[in-house]
Amino acid sequence: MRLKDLQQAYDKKLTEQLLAPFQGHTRLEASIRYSLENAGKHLRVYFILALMKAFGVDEAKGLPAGIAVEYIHTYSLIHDDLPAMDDDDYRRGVLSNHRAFDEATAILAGDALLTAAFEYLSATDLYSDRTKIKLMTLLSQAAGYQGMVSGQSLDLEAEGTDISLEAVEVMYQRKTGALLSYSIKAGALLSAVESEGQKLLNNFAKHYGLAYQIHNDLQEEVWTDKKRGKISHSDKLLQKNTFPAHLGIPGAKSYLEKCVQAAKENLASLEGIYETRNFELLYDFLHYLKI
Ligand code: GRG
Repeated sequence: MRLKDLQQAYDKKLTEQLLAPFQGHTRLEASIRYSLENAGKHLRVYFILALMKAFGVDEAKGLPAGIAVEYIHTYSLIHDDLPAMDDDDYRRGVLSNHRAFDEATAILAGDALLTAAFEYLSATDLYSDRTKIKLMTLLSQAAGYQGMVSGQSLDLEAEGTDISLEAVEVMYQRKTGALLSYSIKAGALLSAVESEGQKLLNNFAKHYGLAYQIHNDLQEEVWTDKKRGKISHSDKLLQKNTFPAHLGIPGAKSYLEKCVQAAKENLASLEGIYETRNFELLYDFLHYLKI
């Protein structure tokens, strides 16, 4: 099975389940639905499902863990677009949440999605209480003051200043990498992968997270607004510390290639341990990183 087949099999069900809790007729729920319906790639969900499938576990059981992280990802994008943060009018080719609604509603939609993630995990009957607690711990660590929120704070602090390449890596590892790492850890937990495999998967996630961010930075530099669904070069306007800003476009491209290569090597080592398993689905995520 390839990634597109997995997406085809789950996209409708996933959207239904993501929207299911928000059926009220309030402005808040309309604003939450707006951001969930104008969906992105659901990458963090499919990482969990793909990993479980590769390990021969029923991937449908990964949905609650995936829905929780998708809620947190959606909240982060709504808040990231706010005037106090990156001040973006468009997201995924449509008006950003605070432009379609208003700033207060967008803040509250983000707050509601952040809490809904944990409510969703706590309510599922697919996991034992022990597994739920482990997933909640992983998710709160990835999303919070040591993870994504910390990365966002470092990013805003660094605007207009010159930080080292190492500091840029730490910032992005938290801002973008942490949630992707949660997905890999959640998938490994739900597939009962043991420690040697977990280590390789965690390294894969680290390299993937970095590669994903560099790819995103490069898109901003070289893709049209239409293709990105945003207004280009806002990173430059905000004097962001991006990889192309530090390394130049050719340097960022070769760094991206290096990270992709390292991620592939982790998968190859995994194949060495689990000889009967097929990790094609995980390789497919790397194909997305073409520029
Ligand atoms: C506001 C606490 C807080 C955090 C915001 C994730 C984030 C932190 C900001 C997004 C900034 C950004 C564009 C980062 C680049 C990588 C990235 C996370 C892109 C968006 O994720 P995708 O590509 O988006 O998975 P879709 O639209 O497919 O869901």
